[in-house]
Amino acid sequence: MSHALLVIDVQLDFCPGGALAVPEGDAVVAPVNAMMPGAGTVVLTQDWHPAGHSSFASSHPGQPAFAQVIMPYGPQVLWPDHCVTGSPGAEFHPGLDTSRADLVIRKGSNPAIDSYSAFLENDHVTPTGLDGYLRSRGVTRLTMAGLALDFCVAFSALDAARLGFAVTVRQEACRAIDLDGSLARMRDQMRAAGVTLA
Ligand code: VGL
Ligand code: ZN
Repeated sequence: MSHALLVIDVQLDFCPGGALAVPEGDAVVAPVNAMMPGAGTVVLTQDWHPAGHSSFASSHPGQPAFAQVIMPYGPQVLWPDHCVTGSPGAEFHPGLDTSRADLVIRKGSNPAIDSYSAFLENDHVTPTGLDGYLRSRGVTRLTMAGLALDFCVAFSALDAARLGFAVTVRQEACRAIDLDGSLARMRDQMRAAGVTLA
């Protein structure tokens, strides 16, 4: 009956000035830090793409950033180059208290498949291993926060709910991209999946 805090992608490229800046992305740092002492287990995720990743618009000649394409595994939004392995933008926000982390899990490293969710890549079948880590520690309840609410937080919350975890998303500790109504759409999907939006 143990509890874990899952902090999604609080990285410089998702903060103001970054390559894929989420409006007010840096505003999540203080509330996320404040949640850490109360959590039994703290897991941080890090979006971590090799240069030339297939989710980058720059890898699709003629396609602009934020266009949607069909990949072998389904629809995929094309993003500006972001969170490239080892680049400054892939680092955590310097204000994030990473010393509290029990586990840091990196995702999106497969050049051919994007991974919004901390649990499964965007093909919805390839696991990251996080499910096994949490289960082996007896975790049944998850609180989530971070960036972006309507992409990586939402996909992680949906997968976690499907995997049987009791999931609460702390919206005051999240910020959204909101691309073509994605925020309202993902909030509806999370509610329908039984995720608590706090
Ligand atoms: C994210 C788009 C691309 C996120 C990651 O962290 O929400 N969004 N890669
Ligand atoms: Zn990404």
